[in-house]
Amino acid sequence: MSDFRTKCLDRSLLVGTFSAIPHPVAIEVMAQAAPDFICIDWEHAQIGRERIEDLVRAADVHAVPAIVRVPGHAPEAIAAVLDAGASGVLVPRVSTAEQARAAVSATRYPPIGNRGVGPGRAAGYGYRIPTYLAKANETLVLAIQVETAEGLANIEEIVAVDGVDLIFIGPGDLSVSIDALGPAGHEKLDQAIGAITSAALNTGRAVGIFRPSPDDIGRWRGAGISFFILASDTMFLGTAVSGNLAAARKAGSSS
Ligand code: 3PY
Ligand code: MG
Repeated sequence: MSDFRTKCLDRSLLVGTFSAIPHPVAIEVMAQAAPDFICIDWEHAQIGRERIEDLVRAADVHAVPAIVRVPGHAPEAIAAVLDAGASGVLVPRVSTAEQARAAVSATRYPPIGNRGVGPGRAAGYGYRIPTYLAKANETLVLAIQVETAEGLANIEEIVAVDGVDLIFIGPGDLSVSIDALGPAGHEKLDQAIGAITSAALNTGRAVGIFRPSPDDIGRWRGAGISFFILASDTMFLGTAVSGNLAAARKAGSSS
């Protein structure tokens, strides 16, 4: 099993970030800050399929595991990112056990799943297919997102699906879907997050969540969540630029 998957399954604290800037330089800059992993966001960033492999390669240079959030449930997209050498996949908007089983099938080779064999980068461009096949099912992380009212209603069946490593909560989509947007919906959203977390932990799955800032990571860690995607490269860039501009203006106007 890969070190990364072992840590996921052991529920070690893992803090990574989304990568939305479609350039290897951005990945290298982020990787040098030593996150536990990077999640390339193919769902919500404007990243073309042929760019994914370069982004994964850039993370590999710094020995930072790169997973990819695929745009949807298509097995072709899951195969493409795993063939490119990603350490795992994050499948968004999984709302039924059937969708969870389809994600397992697309991620795992037979006999567990139905992933196709190909001569991609992950398999040494065809020169290491047997070696890759022997370890892929053991080393690749499959995380699925529960972030809809339907997913919340079906949570017990979803977490029972064998082959899923981690249930990842998307609070943004979940808050919209269950009508818990904004401060007025905080309690309802927290309850939903709590229900997903307990169901997942009770069946031995690890749990992850997106957080825009580190402020409440301790609280969610206390609830049993171990895998955090903290903000994104674009969010960090914006925060750093605005903070530094404000600091420079303050320093300049007080002299
Ligand atoms: C959400 O909040 O909906 C997410 O998908 C976060 O990654
Ligand atoms: Mg989402």
